[in-house]
Amino acid sequence: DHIRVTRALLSVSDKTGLVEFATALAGLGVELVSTGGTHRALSEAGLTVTEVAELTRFPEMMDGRVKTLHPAVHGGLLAVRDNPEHQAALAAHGIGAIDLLVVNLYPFEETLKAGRAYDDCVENIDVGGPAMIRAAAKNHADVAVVVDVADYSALLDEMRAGEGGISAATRRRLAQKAFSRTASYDAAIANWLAAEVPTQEAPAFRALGGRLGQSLRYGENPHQAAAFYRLPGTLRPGIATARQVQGKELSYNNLNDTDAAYECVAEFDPARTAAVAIIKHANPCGVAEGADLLTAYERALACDPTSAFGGIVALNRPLDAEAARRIVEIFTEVIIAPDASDEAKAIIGAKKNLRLLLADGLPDPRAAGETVRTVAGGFLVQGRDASVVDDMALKVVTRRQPSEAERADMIFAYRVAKHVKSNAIVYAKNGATVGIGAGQMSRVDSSITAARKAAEAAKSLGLAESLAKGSAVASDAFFPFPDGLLAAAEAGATAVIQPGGSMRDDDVIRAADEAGLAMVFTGVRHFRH
Ligand code: 93A
Repeated sequence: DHIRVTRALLSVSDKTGLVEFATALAGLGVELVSTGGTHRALSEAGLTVTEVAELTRFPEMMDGRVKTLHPAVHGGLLAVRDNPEHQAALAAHGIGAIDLLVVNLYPFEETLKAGRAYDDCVENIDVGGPAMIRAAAKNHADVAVVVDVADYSALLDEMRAGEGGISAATRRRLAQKAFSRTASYDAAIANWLAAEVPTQEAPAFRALGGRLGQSLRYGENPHQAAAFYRLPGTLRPGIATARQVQGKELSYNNLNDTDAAYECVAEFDPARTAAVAIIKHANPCGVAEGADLLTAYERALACDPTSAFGGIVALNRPLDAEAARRIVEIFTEVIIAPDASDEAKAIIGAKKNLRLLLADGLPDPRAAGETVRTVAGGFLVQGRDASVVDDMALKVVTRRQPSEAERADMIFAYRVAKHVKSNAIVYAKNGATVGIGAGQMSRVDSSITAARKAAEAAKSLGLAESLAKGSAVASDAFFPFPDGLLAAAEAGATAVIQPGGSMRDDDVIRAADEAGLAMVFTGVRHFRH
């Protein structure tokens, strides 16, 4: 199974060990062919070498971009030796077979590493070299291909031992190495371009070693280019691990909102309760617990049915048919759940555009990790907010102790407030949000918005009293003045949960006592910007 090498083509950028290797080949009676620079190096060393231009009867042209891209070269590399037609073609066109190819590529990686200019990097993308390497490697039944200077001496040893022959095992091993080299070479080029292409200019993710998961049609707006990167390695279940079972292509906003929705609903232990979060513009517009998903969904929806239109629905348990049937009644962009029953999938299947994502598990809200956001010319990295209200030392600061029901609602509201953009004010009753104020620059405005939402929700249900009556209210950071707290009391909240820590805590506590509220300090802030 040995092939005898009678003709070798050498074309190398890295000329280390070249002369010695070629001299030894010549000594074994091998005819040498080579490209311009390689030819010069070899003839200067006194070797007899044929120029590839002589084979192709074409001069090397366009700064060397076209030198070996020719049938005289590729025919010689690809012809199957025991195929009469191939042999006839060689003869008809005066092409000589090439038994050994020695190529190392334009130093693209080195050029990049040296920090050279864009055009320089482009010029160092080898085209002819990889083409020849792949041709020879494909035809390893008849041709040996060497892409690494480190392989010269072992190959010579083998050839000397076997009268110029190279075994099939060696040729196969060399072919494998050759394809692995062209693959890594192309990967280096692709990664470099990915970083250069404006749509993928995401320095933070590049720095973190993110892999391009998906190019997106556009970003937050149609004039913004965008892409989705995933971090390599084992990821916690979530948006990066979820598989899309059906529906339209996900957009940038879909991905961002779905992430917010799933992280929010993951705060609710599925072993304790079913829970649903409905998200719009990365903020919850309704979150609720329930005996089952259907109940939880109905209650989440009741918080703000207007905003829920076109929202993202996240569930903490596998989607069942009952919940699926109800969810498809209103326009929803995305559903995400740990899993779904076959019946639920069939129900969702009737809505072709509706995206269904299954994440194979819930993210652990306590898991460590980082969040990254870009700022002009850099990026900010922080540990994720892995604090969970169950672990906080809740301290009652008012004269009145909260009732059991109030305590449960305070905890529920604080759990949700973690996922509402600051300033966050969340009213909750019986394990469901009834009013959410998000993203206002003043805490009082968030309080007023949340209260108004609670009143509107009541009206849409035909109820006379605001849903905030008898609710617990959570604030993601301390009330700097009594005003926000008093706005909440006026709206009907009877219990307050907040981090505490304001210079005016005493004023705020006094106001709470005067209003007959029960108030708890968590000692942990949940800013989210
Ligand atoms: O510019 S190329 O992509 N076009 C070609 O046709 C070609 N043939 C060989 N680069 C080409 N090569 C590369 O030239 C080889 O891969 C090798 O790296 C280099 C050797 O050139 P020289 O012998 O002129 O130093």
